Amino acid sequence: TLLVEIEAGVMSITLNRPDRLNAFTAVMLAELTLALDAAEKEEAVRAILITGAGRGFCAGQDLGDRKVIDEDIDLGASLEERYNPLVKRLRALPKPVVCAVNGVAAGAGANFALCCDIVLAAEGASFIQAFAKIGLIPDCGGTWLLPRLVGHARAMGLALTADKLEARRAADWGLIWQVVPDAELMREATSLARHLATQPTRALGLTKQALQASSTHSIDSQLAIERDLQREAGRTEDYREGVAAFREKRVPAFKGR
Ligand code: LHQ
Repeated sequence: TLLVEIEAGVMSITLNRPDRLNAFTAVMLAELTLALDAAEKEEAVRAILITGAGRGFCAGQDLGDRKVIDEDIDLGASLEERYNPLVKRLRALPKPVVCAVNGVAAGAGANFALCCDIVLAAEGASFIQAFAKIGLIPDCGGTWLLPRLVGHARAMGLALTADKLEARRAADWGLIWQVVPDAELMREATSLARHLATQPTRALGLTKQALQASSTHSIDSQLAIERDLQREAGRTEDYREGVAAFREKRVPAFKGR
């Protein structure tokens, strides 16, 4: 249910159940976790690119699975065991994660996309906080991410109405980084991911960590975090290479160390 390939420093992960709009199954979530583990460990991987096969990106939890409406179903346990670890994994991954939203992203599929570091969407793509339509609340970090990305009023509107948000408006609202013409999505996203894979990977990982920390910190504690993480960045080979290249007026050759 997942296609994984590594090329030019980029691990490409394609959600692959196109006939179900790539809805998440337990198997797919387990495969995703394994892929992200490998992405973190593998030194040759310096950026991750996530997309969906077919006309959709991901329609969230597979609602076709009969178990999801069992009498004694515990959706909290399903989040605790499967979805929450995946969201944490994605955010803690010390390498940049680009998401190419190729079509509709609904429910957990939408919030999974929004958990990635840089989100590009095709013009024809859309985001739906579909949860309310089936009597659930936004999960996969949605209730935390949405107000931070688009503000309280828009977060509340999206979550309570479950209305479809077109990619163009998602970009205008600051929910995502960029919208690109459908036919150019994969070229743009691949070229962005490949570019990031040539950059100072350790610094990008630390930048991600610092920005994520900011939403729960005061300026004082954030300054302390910057001090600690900059100390670490300043001790990387790539920092020395970056300064040397600047002085020698050449393009730096970063190694991700
Ligand atoms: C699907 C799905 C799907 C199975 C389309 N499952 N087959 C929940 C529970 C447990 C724990 C953790 O968290 C969660 C969080 C969640 O994610 S809840 C939200 C679950 N997702 C949804 O409610 C979205 C359901 N899907 C839709 O509303 C529509 O399919 C959208 C708006 C995404 C796309 O609409 P269309 O473009 O009109 O496509 P379609 O509806 O015709 O879908 C195509 C096929 O994919 C269709 O099958 P068929 O056999 O008729 O061709 C759908 O049944 C199937 N599909 N989503 N989540």
